[in-house]
Amino acid sequence: MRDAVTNLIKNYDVAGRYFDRNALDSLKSYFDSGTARVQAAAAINSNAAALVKQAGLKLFEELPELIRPGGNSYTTRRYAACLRDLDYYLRYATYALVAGNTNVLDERVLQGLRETYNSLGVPIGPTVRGVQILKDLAKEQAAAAGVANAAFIDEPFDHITRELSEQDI
Ligand SMILES: CCC1=C(C)/C(=C/C2=NC(=C\c3[nH]c(/C=C4\NC(=O)[C@H](C)[C@H]4CC)c(C)c3CCC(=O)O)/C(CCC(=O)O)=C2C)NC1=O
Repeated sequence: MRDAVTNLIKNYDVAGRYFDRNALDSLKSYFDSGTARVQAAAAINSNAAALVKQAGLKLFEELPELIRPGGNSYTTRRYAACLRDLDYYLRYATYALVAGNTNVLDERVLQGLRETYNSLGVPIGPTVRGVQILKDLAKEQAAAAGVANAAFIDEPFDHITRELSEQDI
């Protein structure tokens, strides 16, 4: 598992090189955004349960067929599994947010996920939509907590949706 710093060290060590200007710029930008990243994660953490619940309600309001007979979130067991998945995405997104790197998502969340979803008939498109809704809610939460430039919050969520949508993961 890597963060912004260990990832950079790994890449430069492989090449046997000292950090150059690019590396130093990217380190500087990581450290400059550090406090904001931690603040955003804290704002999300303290409201995680409500964010997941809200995201689920919004998703099922947009796509009510998911919770009707034949839908993948029909039955309380599967409804709960869907919300649990959203909770995983939110929690791991906050780790990636603080790490400044999406490697934790690749290693702990996305590996083999498409195959699992395909074998269980969990629909990818609606899952992607659920992650987008979570992202919007998380950004609102961070903004309400005073995290001014919350653009970096997009990164982990966009990574999840991009990887889920890929044909070959
Ligand atoms: C931490 C990393 C991690 C992830 C990401 C994860 C996902 C994950 N989601 C699963 C199931 C599931 N996932 C969903 C999710 C949904 N269905 C929908 O209609 C919605 C679109 C969507 C919610 C947004 C559902 C309903 C199931 C149960 C499917 C079934 O058993 O039939 C399963 C199968 C095993 C189980 O039910 O627990 C896994 C492994 N598990 C992990 O350990």
